[in-house]
Amino acid sequence: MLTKAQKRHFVEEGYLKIPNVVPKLMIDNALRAVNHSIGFVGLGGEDMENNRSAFFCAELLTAPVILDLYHKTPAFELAEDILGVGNVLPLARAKPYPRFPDLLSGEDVVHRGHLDGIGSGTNGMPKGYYHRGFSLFAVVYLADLQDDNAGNFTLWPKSHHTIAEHFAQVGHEVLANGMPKLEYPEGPMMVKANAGDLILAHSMIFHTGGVNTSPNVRQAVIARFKHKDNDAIGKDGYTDLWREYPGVHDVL
Ligand SMILES: O=C(O)CCC(=O)C(=O)O
Ligand SMILES: [Fe+2]
Repeated sequence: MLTKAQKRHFVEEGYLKIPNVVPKLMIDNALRAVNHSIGFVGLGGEDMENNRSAFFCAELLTAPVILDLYHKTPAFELAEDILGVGNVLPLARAKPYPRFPDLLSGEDVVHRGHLDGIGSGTNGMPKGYYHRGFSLFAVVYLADLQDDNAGNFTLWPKSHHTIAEHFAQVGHEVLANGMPKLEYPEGPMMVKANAGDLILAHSMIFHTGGVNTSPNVRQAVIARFKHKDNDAIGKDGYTDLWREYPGVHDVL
């Protein structure tokens, strides 16, 4: 169970890290499957028609060894703590997302964030299209990640407030032109966590996959929990920041 202080952190900052949610044995099984896939299966999942390029671990998106990280650990109940008991749809997929080292030097590092579900024409979604298709990021690292610029899941704390307020003023329809450039209360934060920790984040948080100038592959799985009413609430969720999150209503 999340404490009130944890819920308050989620509301104010837009994310929450919960230590030791996934046992070591399950982490190791998932990492073994991921490394096996990189070594013996290779790139897949290419979708020429929708301009989506190939990626690693495509065949693991629905594998039990990956989905169990969320369904057979306290991760699911922690999501219910925020979205409400009985409101969280089982995951249809979760994405193992290895990020390989870039050969950049430190000063070249610039973080460019985004919201998910905004079409660019080259990301599998057409230009002008935008869709709010989930409620909660759930990131699990499969290897300890305690450095900066190591491919960290990277987010702009408190940006969910700024974004919702902006859409309330100008209308979410501006997203048809792409993500507007906004000033956020804080700069990007590269999330540091250990293997087995769970990072939950609001779907309206400005975020990116960080640059990796470390010697190591960033090993993470990224899932997106969806409230059962997400489709019905639809684009209202761009301005109604807490409708899908009854678990935190007592700390708003
Ligand atoms: O790889 C990451 O850490 C984040 C990638 C991302 O933006 C996403 O999965 O939505
Ligand atoms: Fe994203």
